[in-house]
Amino acid sequence: MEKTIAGVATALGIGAISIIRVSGEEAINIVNKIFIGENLKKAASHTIHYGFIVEGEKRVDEVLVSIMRAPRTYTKEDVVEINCHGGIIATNKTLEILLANGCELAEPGEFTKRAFLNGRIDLIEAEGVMNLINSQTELNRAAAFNQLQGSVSARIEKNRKKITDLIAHIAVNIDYPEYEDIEEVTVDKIKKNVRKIKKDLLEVYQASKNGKLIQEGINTVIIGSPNVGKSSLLNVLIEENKAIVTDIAGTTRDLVEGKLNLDGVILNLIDTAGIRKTKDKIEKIGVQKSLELIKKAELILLVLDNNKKLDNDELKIIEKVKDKNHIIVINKIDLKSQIDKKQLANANVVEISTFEQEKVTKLKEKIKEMFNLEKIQQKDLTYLTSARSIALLQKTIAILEEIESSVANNQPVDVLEIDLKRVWHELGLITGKTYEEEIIEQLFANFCLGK
Ligand SMILES: Nc1nc2c(ncn2[C@@H]2O[C@H](COP(=O)(O)OP(=O)(O)OP(=O)(O)O)[C@@H](O)[C@H]2O)c(=O)[nH]1
Ligand SMILES: [Mg+2]
Repeated sequence: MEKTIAGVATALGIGAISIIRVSGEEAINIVNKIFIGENLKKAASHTIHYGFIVEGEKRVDEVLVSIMRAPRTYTKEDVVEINCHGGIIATNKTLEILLANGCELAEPGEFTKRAFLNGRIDLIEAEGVMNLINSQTELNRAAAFNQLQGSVSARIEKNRKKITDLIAHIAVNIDYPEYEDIEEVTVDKIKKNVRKIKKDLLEVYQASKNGKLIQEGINTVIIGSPNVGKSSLLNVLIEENKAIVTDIAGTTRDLVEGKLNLDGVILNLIDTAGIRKTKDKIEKIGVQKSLELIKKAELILLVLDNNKKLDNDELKIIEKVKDKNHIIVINKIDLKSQIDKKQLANANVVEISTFEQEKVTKLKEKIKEMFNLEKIQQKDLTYLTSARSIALLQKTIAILEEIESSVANNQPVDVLEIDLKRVWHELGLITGKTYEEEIIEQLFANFCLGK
């Protein structure tokens, strides 16, 4: 028998009431033992009862108790919720009495974990619960609620069902070749299905990536040689004189951060020390930091000086950012052009002067275009929000691509079947239809107590 758990579901602190949640087979019996009022064992499901919590003979709190009998409850087990007085001491008193009478203290997320293990919600919905609680903007909240309502799960499950059908059909074809009325799964049929499934999952993947941007913003780093106008660019973008600007090369040594709201999506900007070889100990550390940030950034703004020829250091940086999301910003176009643009062939280039706001607007437009920010605003909220599920989805799409190339290489159905099973498995991991104990433990441990 699963132990009966108890936990405080409301935030601990001063408040009018606190809710203590109890779940498990013994929930009603245990609460009944410490309750003066009517006999809760006889209470109908989904009813509320007035009375007192007692410790031995002594009344300790005046409460309302909700009785919810399995299976129509949050955990699918018997659940009792005690509305007691708020405040840490008062709430903990009732919790202690419950623990002394046979309840065990719930771990963080254990109620939701039970809801998952008992099949009431899947993993995506469980993550939706956590996201809803943690949401910081209206857009976050709406997406999390959507997730909680199962619309994302339904979309993943629909595709998993298609794969299940294909695999089942192939199995019947192989095991019972004599059943002629069952349609044979041909390579062509697999190809068509795989294409459709991949298209649908790619849409979810793209929306999920956008969703991550909405939640976390775009980590953007401004890099370049000394004195090209990096700090000036940060200041003009955030419309604040945050970073020191001088005509002395090597002005910025430490990282300077700022935020820019681009139509509801935040750019987390970092201005860095100009990259050059230097003997100065402090500047050297700054340059090292700049180089490390290139690796982590989601967007790199590489600033060049229009008034100077490209030097070797700059050519090296251009090479470094080539395969990353980047924009080459040629600054100081108010000055005579010395830069050889042929050396920047095919690069993503925007010409600006930090002295002219209107030119800087062009850069903002370019960023919006690059991240499709306009599209994000259309609020397609059917997306996955956890790094766990997005990584699994990416892996699934890669396997579908493998199947497509196997088809192109004329591989037979039984070879394709192996990869179809992998797709099925990965999609199952996303929703939690198939799962590993350890991952489940870790996931729910991130929840709050009492949820
Ligand atoms: N003519 C012109 N000068 C500019 C422009 N933008 C910045 N500057 C000047 O260039 C000089 C260097 O600017 P900063 O913003 O400090 O350059 P930086 O890249 O941050 O330099 P470090 O921090 O030393 O790496 C300053 O004198 C700025 O006024 C521009 O668009 N046109
Ligand atoms: Mg600077």
